[in-house]
Amino acid sequence: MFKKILIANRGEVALRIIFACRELGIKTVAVYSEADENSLHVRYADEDICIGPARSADSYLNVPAVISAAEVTGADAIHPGYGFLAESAYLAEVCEACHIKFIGPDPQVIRLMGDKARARRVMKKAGVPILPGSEGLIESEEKALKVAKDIGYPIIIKATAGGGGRGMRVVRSAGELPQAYKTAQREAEAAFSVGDVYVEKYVESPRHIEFQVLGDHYGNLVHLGERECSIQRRHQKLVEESPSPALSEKIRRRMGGIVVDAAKAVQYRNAGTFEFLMDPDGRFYFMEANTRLQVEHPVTEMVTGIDIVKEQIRVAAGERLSFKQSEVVFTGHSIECRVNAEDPDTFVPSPGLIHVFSVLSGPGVRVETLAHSECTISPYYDSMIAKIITHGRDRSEAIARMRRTLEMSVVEGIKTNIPMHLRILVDPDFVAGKLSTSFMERFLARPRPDGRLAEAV
Ligand code: MV4
Repeated sequence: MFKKILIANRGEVALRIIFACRELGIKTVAVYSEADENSLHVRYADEDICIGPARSADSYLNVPAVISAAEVTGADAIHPGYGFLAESAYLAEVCEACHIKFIGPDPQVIRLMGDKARARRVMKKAGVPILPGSEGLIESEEKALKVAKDIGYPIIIKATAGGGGRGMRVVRSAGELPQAYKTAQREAEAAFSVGDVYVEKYVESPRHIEFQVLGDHYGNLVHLGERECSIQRRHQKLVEESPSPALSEKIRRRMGGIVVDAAKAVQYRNAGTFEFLMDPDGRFYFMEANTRLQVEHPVTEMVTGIDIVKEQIRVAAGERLSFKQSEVVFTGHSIECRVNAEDPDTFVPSPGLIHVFSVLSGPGVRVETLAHSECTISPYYDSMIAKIITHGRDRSEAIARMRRTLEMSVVEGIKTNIPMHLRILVDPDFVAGKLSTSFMERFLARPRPDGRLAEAV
C-alpha cells in the first residue's frame, strides 16, 4: 500500500480524499495556491506545500509544480480528484515516468476517452449502443451535409476534444448547417486547440444517465449502478440521484452488463463513468466516458455502501477489488444537491466571507464541504461550496430529508442557491421523477409563487 499520497486538488474533494487516506492509514500531502493557505484541506493534511498563485493555471493546473511537490515530499502516489488535472493524460504520463502512481486509469485510456469520436467508435465495436452519426471525424461541410441527410435532422455537431457542452451545435435543417459547422469548429479550436468535429443524430429532451464502474489490475471490473444527472443548467449539474427513477431492475442489469463488457474491452482500471443519453422511449445511447472520480460519486456510495475513493486507492496500489459484482447490493435512494455560492435567481457568483455556516446533519444526511463559519470563498475557483447528500429507504424519504436539511441550513454573508434547490424539491415534475435535460429550462420559465420568472430577474 502507498505510504503517502499527494492530493492535487482543493475544496471538498481534497478533504474527501484525506478522509479515505486517514481511514487507510496513509499519510497525505496537500498542495495549495496562495488563495487557499487557510483552507481545510491544508489544515487536515499531514503535510502541505504551496504550488503557486491563486490563478488555477499557475497552481492547481501546473503539472511541473504538482510533480515537484510530490518529489519534494516523497509522495508515492497522486490523487487528482475531479476538475483541474483529473483527466490529463499528460499528468498520468509524467507520473509514470517519475515512478509516482497516478490514481486513475492508464494514460492511453484517458487519451482514448478524451477523443470523443474515437471513444464512440471503440464503444460501438465493444457492443455499446450509439446514436446514428458519422463513422469518425467530419472533414468538410459537404460530408456533414451528406451524413445529416442520411440520418435525418435534427443533428448535433460535436467537438471531438469536447465534453461539458463546448463546441456543440444543434442543426435542425440543411440551411443552418454550414454556419453551425464553422462555429462548432472555431469554438473547438479556441477551447481545445483541436477543431475536429463529428456528427450525431440529436435527441430532444433526453435524460442524462451515467453508470459508475470500478476495475482493478487483475481483470476484475464491476458496475455500481447508475446516477440520474438530468437536472443541469448550462452543463453544470445541480441535482443528482441514484437510482434513476426511469430505470427498472431489468434495464439496470442489462445496461450494467453492457458497460462492464465495454470497460473490460478497453482494459479500464480504477474508477470511471459511462454517460448515456436515454431518449423519451427509454432507449440508451453512449455519450462519453469520464476517466475520473465524479462530483456526484457520493449518491452511488450511499446506495451501495462502497467507498469509491478507498477502492480507487486500493486498486491503484495493486490490490484486488474488495468485492464482486454479486456482492453489490443497492439499498434505498440517494439524492445530492450542489450548494453554490451564487445568487439563486441570477446565478451570478457570490464569493466572500461566510460569517455563519451551519448545516445540521441527521439520519441519512451527509455533508461534504470546504466551508465553515468565518471562512472565505475565493472568486478564483468553482462556486460549489458544499454537497448535501441524503439517503432514504425510498425516493420520497430521501427528498424529505433533503428538504429538512436545506430548510434548516444557515449560510450568512454570501448568497447560495439553496432557495432554488428548495423550489426544485417541491416541483411536481421533480417529485414525480419526470426528468430530462430540459427540466431546468422549463423550471426557470415557470412562474413562481412570488410571480417572478427566475431567468428574468
Ligand atoms: C447530445 C444531446 C442530444 N443528442 N447528443 C451535452 C454535453 C455533452 N456531454 C453532450 N451533450 C449532449 N449531447 C445528442 N446526440 C444533448 C446533450 C445535452 C445534454 C446532455 C446531458 C446533460 C445535459 C445536456 C444539456 C444540453 C444538451
